[in-house]
Amino acid sequence: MRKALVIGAGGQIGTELVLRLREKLGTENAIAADVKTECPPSLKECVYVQMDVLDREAVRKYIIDEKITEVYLLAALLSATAEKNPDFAWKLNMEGLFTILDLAKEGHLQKIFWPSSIAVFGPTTPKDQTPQRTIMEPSTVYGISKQAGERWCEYYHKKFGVDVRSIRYPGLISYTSLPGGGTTDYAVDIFYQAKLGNTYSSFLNSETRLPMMFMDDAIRATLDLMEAPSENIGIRSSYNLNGCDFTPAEIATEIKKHIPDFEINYEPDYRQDIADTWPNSIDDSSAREDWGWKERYDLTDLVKVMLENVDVQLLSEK
Ligand code: AKB
Repeated sequence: MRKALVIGAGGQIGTELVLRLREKLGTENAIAADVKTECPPSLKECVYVQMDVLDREAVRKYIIDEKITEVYLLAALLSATAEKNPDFAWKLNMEGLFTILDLAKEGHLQKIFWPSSIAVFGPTTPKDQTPQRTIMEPSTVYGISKQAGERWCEYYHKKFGVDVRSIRYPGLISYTSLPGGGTTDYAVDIFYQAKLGNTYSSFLNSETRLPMMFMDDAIRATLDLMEAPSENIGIRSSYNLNGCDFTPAEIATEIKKHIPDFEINYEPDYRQDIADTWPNSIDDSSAREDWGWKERYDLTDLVKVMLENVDVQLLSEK
């Protein structure tokens, strides 16, 4: 029997992942954990536990006592926040991973999902259709932590047989909860300002092309990867995954098709330097071959769904 624990459940991915796992496994077997004392409103129907991933003993005790079989370890600082707080970002992004990898090594967990990111790539990486295996010299704290994490995941798999699976997420676009601290967050923020009738001031310049994905695709990919037979998982570092790619100018043009008065201007800040080191687009043929990945949403689809569903009320909960 599967019993899943999502650590960092209050975040952008966690919120939707817990709800999907709950549908699959039942309420008692899809547990949401987050450092927040209060359960986030979107998870109020779920089993919720307050958990600090840096409290190794408490995490170990909970997982062993509750007989958790799989962990989705989502607690992390993203690229922009990590640059402002490098020591804490390194600590948070690495220590939790070791706690979970060690539990699996000791036989307490059957499977782990750990997210990596396009941030593992850097300024020397080929930018277009970035291959699965290529030059990886990340220049951000977040990217360095994700690259190191990937190496450790592969090591624990090879050395100790740990069944760890991972995706290099592109920028994720969703409407159920707000992203926080990422370089790709502009592509979510823009919808709220469009709905409010405001001009959007983009912190990336008009031509910055980045890989992106609608959250439904990302969640489906995560669940498919976790359910794929182990022998199909040829990559134990992390899989490249492509959804679509676009620039701030292109998403603004697409929004204008629905809201003709919408305006955007460009005021690049420190996040531009981060974005400049990341790929324009991703080659995800390994994910397609190994476990049948295929995206469903392109830019046109995701703009339509976002404009239909974005609720500006969420901004007041931030
Ligand atoms: C970020 O912008 O930091 C994240 C990511 C691409 O991993 N969305």
